[in-house]
Amino acid sequence: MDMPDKPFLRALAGEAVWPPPVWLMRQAGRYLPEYRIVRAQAGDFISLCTDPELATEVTLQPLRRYGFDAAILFSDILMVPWAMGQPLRFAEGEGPLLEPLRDSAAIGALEVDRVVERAAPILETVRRLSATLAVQHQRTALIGFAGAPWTVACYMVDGRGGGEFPHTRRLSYADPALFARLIRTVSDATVEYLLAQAENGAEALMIFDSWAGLLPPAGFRRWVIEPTAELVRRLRKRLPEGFPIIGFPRLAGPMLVEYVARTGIQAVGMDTAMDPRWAAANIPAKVALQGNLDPQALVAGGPGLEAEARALLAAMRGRPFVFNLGHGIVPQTPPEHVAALVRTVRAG
Ligand code: 1CP
Repeated sequence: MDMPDKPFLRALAGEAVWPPPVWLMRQAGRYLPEYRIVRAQAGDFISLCTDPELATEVTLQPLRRYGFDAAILFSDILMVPWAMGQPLRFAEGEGPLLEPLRDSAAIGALEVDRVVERAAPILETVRRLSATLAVQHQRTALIGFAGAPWTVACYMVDGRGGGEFPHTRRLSYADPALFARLIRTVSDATVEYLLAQAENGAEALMIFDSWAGLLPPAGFRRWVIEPTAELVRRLRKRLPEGFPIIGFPRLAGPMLVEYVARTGIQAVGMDTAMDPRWAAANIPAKVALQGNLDPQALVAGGPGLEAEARALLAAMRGRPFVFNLGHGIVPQTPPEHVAALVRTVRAG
């Protein structure tokens, strides 16, 4: 692959670009007044994700304000179960609600073969974004994404968020063969969905494993590391050489080392709890690190924010790094604090 010239892609390719490229998880969303207007216009959240015009618009909104180095497709990790035919809705103020899936018949009814077809409007959004960035935001790269099989399965089995996912965790012990079948089914759908995003213009792919940290080490190896390694292997077989893939096994702690080694991923997201100095010392120097400012420091703003951002920059200087948060931006974030953060990062 030719050496990319966008700062974000150079960092993912292993270059210690300085000042580092910056984008923020959930950079499109409720903290922006212009997002709330489009959200109200769209009605429900799934309609917004499947309307190429509106989804393109909300993806671009944070770029106009802040000129981020990466744009992330506006969609959701739960659009994969939705595209497999599992009933999904987003209740106001409650987050996602799915019809819980707990037996063999329900897993057998999932329609893996129809995922790319049902995701057509999302792929149209990817095409529009790719075309728009080429003209209006030439230094900005486009990120496609999906949830990792474990995290997506958490929502599919429990049927809702909340952070504990007791039904999923119990199922993984009570019937590992059935659970492995579910993981395999989600992986099959996810491979096709991510490849389709890359074919339609995404320049990097990110795999969100938000609930990886719920698992003890044996489960972490079996349900996080192994399925992700297999997913990356299947993607690489069909992607151009060197195509960047970013993993984000949230709250992995020291298991991050094994995750990076086994998956062969180019870049890894650090969550808020991770010590960036520990990561710099323990993750191979060619692997880009991304993260991990506390989203609440961004809400607080002022000298506290400035100090946190500077400490993170100091810890990451000299290695491939992408400045980001340790988890998604929260709706209470004042937009002017984001502008101040971007100024601090760009000052290096
Ligand atoms: O009310 C609204 O407007 C909906 C809020 C919202 C938004 C803005 C949801 C519901 N999803 C999203 C967008 C989204 N989700 C993006 C697009 C990028 C952007 O906003 O800039 C991305 C990448 C995601 C990924 C996502 N969705 C994750 C992984 C990252 C993470 O935050 O851990 C997860 C776990 C979800 C599930 C989900 N979708 C929405 C909510 C509220 C949740 C969390 C539910 C829970 O608490 O468990």
